[in-house]
Amino acid sequence: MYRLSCIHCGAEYAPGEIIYTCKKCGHLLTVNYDLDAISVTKKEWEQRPLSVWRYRELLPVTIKPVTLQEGGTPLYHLERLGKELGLPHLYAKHEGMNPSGSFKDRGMTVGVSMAIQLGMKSVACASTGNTSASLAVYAAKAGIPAVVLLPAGKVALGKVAQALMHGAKVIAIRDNFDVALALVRELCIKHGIYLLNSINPYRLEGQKTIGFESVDQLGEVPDRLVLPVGNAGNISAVYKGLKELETLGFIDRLPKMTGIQAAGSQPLVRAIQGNLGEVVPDEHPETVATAIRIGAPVNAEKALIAIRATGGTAASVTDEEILAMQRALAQKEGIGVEPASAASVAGIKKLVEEGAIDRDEKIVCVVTGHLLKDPETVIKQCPPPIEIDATEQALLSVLHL
Ligand code: AN7
Repeated sequence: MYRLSCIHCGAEYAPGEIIYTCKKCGHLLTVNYDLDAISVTKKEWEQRPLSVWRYRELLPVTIKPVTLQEGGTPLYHLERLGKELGLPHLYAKHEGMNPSGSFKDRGMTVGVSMAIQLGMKSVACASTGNTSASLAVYAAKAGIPAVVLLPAGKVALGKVAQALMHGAKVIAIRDNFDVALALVRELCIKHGIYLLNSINPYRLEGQKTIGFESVDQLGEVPDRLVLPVGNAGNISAVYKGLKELETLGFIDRLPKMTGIQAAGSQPLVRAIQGNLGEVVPDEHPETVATAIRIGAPVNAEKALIAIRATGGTAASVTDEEILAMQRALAQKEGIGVEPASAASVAGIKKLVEEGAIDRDEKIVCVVTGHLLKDPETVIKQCPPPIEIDATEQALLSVLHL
């Protein structure tokens, strides 16, 4: 039992209505459950496999879901990096281990299931890459067509490869993500295509399970949850979910929600640090972390609440800091992530060095996408393979043995 409601004016809408923002005031919508009517126990959840669907009582899907077994991603203790940073309780939740290699799959298993539940015949999104890959995957599984709009020339190779191979109609827009999103929103509303960007409140329901799993895997509520921020959907979703757990009495406190952006694309950070009422968009966002090259985060209003209500913070990291952390995670922890994902851990490094966080905190950094998503940025950072003749002598000479 749930309704859609506006986070600004409180207007309510029936769950079957195809609607992305409030008809009265234009602000964001959220899914409101009748939590008093939810009778599932924590124990029942714990008996199910760790996955998005473990938490189905807190998801809007009532049909058989379109699923590829998403979620249940590993939570790694970063022992070596944590030691270097003086953080004994530093963890990474590796969302790159989802079916399409990013956290978006949690949103899309729910979002595409909702498309089917609502009787929609096709789906679409604008994307910096991962959303398009994930939508293509789940549309393929559901057997419905998908259209994806990408900023031309600014999407990592692996993501384009996935969107193409899984059969989406892939369209490159000669402008940035924010413009592509405005275009696809219009298209969907006018032509009855189901929009699956994070403005869609049902998609975010799936993503909130990152927070649920983090609590279940850690065995307690982390003191801080750190996420890279683009459209700010994920940080908003995780906060919303944990609030629900708190209301249900499953947890007794919330983590400090912490958002990290790239220095060249940091409207949310400016709003938090400047204590602004709303986010002022970046007209020309730029960063090597193309996944979060987003100047006008559509979920900013939700994210500001998440960060402020939990005593969290937002910080930015430079491209150099992002890439250095991508290499450190790969080489010191064996964790391969794409640049945007490394931003969360790079942000914690910066915050701890600034003395902004307590070293005893239990910190979960969400690393959002897999290393192989963006092979070109990897290759640029690493020396090429050493090519030699196939002789023992040549081999020994390059190994300096
Ligand atoms: C790896 O694919 O927006 O703050 O269109 O791919 O919830 O937007 C991707 C975002 C972080 C930011 N890490 O999440 C898209 C898209 C990775 C991402 C984010 C994205 P939000």
